[in-house]
Amino acid sequence: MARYLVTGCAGFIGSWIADTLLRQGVSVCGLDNFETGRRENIAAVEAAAAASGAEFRLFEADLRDADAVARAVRDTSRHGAELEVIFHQGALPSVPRSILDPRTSHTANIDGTFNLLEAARAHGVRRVVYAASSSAYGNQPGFPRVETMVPMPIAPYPVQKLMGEHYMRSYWQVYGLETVALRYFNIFGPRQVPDSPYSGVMARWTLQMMQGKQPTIFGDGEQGRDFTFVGNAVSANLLAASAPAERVAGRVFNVACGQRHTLNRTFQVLAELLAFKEPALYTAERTGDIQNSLADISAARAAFGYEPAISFEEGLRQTVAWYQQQYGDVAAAAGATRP
Ligand code: UD2
Repeated sequence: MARYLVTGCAGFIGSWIADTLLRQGVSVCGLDNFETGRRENIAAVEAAAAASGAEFRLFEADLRDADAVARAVRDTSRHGAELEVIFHQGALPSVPRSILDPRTSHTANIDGTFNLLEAARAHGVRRVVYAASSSAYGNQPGFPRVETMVPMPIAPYPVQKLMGEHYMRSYWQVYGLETVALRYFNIFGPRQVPDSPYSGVMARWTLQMMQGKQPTIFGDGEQGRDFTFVGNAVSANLLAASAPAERVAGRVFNVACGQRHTLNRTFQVLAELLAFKEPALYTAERTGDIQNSLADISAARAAFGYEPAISFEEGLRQTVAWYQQQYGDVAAAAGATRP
């Protein structure tokens, strides 16, 4: 049986990758330090393991701790069959967080990725699939974004994520470790943290609307994003993990839907789904923000058959349904205390 390790396994995307593999009956190990990951996501992953009978093991470790990362990779390899693929989702995300505290995200994202690659190299791991960021493109002209464009990151976070891509390519070219970088375009869906100051916009607005709070739009709201449902990102990861090396190793791929939605429009769609009647509050543009984002996804299609099977609208419906189920009590309490 193939063996997999998911870093950031208690996080939003990592937990869905682990969940999906386990439901397919594949054993998985996970690594997380719970800095932003959540115990309830691990409970969901464990439930997926119990449902299929596949094995799940968690290493509680920080990616910044090289020895702990090496131990996790070594123990995953010894734990039954050889460790084949690492899905490296663990990171300290958020553009604004990296602007406020660049050192902390630098160590998690750059040192952490380096530690992971070193451990993978030392233990003969076949492939690493890396969570890269569309923010690497920056504000340069030219849409849709194509992987051949020269990256122009603005904030520390995209710089760090781009450094990880370079390291990925280097470890393929120098050491023959098969690495694939997936540039995520604004992934949203169930399990995205909605109540942190660094939450992605979709999760944040959903919870705010459920609580009857007016969401804020930074800028005029005409900035656009290629919002992508998490199920599409999971399928891109699994396809990239099993594609022939000659098609994917050492390469970078956009993972998106290939459609741009403005924040104003996104607000309207969410407000309709949640029967939220009030307007958004507008405030100043956010420092370090990019204006627009739209991907060309033909490279991922051609290399490993990626298709964004779940549309923006369907993804939003599933997301809203999940938040209503998980956060219904919080929303009801907020309603009860409002005058
Ligand atoms: C970037 C990356 C994304 C991922 C993410 C990690 C791009 C295109 N994408 O997402 O791939 O790496 O960082 O965090 O750069 N906004 C509001 N009101 C709010 C919250 C956000 O108007 O309450 C705006 C925000 O100013 C931005 C948009 O919504 O224009 C999306 O913000 P976000 O933080 O969800 O994600 P973004 O685009 O920084």
